[in-house]
Amino acid sequence: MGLIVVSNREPYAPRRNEDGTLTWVPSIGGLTAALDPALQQAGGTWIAWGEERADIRAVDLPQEEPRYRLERLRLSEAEVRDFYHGFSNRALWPMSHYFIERAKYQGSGWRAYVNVNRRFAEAAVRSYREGDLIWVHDYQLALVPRLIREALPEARIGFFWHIPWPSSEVFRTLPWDREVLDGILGADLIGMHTPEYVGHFLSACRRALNAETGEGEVRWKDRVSRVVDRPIGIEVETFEQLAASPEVEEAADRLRRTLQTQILLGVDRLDYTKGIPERLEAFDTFLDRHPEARGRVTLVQIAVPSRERVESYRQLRTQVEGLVGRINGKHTEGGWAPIQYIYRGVGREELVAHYRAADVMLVTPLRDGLNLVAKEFTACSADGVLVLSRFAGAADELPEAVQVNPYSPERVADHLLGALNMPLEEKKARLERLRARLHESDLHAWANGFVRELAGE
Ligand code: ADQ
Repeated sequence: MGLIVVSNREPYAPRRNEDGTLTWVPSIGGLTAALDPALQQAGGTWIAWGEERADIRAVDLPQEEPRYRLERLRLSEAEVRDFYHGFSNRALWPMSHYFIERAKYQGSGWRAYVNVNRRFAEAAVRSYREGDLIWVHDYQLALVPRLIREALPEARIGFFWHIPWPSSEVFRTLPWDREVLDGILGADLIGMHTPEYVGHFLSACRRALNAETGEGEVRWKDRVSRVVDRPIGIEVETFEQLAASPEVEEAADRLRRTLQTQILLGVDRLDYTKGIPERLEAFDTFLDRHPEARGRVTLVQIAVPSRERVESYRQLRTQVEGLVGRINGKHTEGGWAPIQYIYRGVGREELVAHYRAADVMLVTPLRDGLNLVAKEFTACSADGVLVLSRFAGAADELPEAVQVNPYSPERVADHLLGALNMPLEEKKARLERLRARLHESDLHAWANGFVRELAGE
């Protein structure tokens, strides 16, 4: 029995070496870390969009000791525009995060979405051997389970939705709400991060499809799909070990020595769902209210460039840069600037050194499916405080974090003061309890557990 994984992003990307040969390097992100080991173990196929070097249609991975095959779909310029930047990132993404005023529901995007989903499904069907398990990922590919089901009525198909599932009142703004639900319900097992998302999904099935639902299940087209909350984990031990390594300790010390202040940290893709402008406003409010903190605390905000072809992301970048400039202009004094803004992805070691050096980690999305940064910080920190938005899916699992409402800069500013002044013992006690939870279900347990459930074990 093999495993077929279907996702938009590929697990490894080609890099050209100086001598002209190619090296396949693992992509950053939870999905590769979770599913690459599972696929290496089970053997099988990963189907994904071959973004770079689309002429290479398939490759056996990992390069040194191949265990599975990566099938790479070539998307045309128009497909990338309409399927990916269009329907996925301008319609489903904002709608699912409750930003309906940003959602653009265009027929051209929808048609491209249907076509590209069909191509992913056809590739999965071609790779399928009897007994294989198929696991489809995320909002870009919601129609794939149904399209596979039509060709392979007996296949075991799983689906994981990595972003929030919004209230059915919001979901029903989507003109293709029935089609998306029907697409997902082609799967036997449907996973989401929280019980709330599962509840919203079931309610959407009842309202839009008039489907019969029970506790964690939907009956539709003579089949029953199970819908479960299975929040994704991180590689806890890998992060813990890296955080304790001498290189990271040294890098963290360097950071502390350079800044010479307490450190607040933000690490996000530059996305409007992550609440970065609101966080900056909160810090501004904090400095206004507590002038004595000037020169004593620095906010380091690391933002990874993201979806720069979408207009609203370019606007966000301008907005954030403007705010950083305004706040720094207002409060800078005597060689100290309140905000250090880093606009790029950083390597894992540097990232962990930042987690390690931070006194307070600010994870304040306006809405987030789960948020891995919150978990990564928890695994790495020795005595820091996690400030976490109540609108991140991870808030359910991390009750000992200082939970905040990111829509209120004033409240966040109050909590910031509390976090900065929290006694050491309390900080350690909270971290210890949080970390124990991380160990209960790490990334590998998440992936293996889902695959086992799908197999009916
Ligand atoms: P994302 O929206 O990408 O994921 P998140 O869960 O925070 O959000 O994962 C981001 C990853 O990128 C983390 O592993 C983080 O370490 C890394 N990263 C972020 N900024 C970085 C930087 N500047 N440099 C280097 N690395 C950086 C989507 C959903 C989430 C859900 C995940 C997994 O939106 O809600 O948690 O999928 O299901």
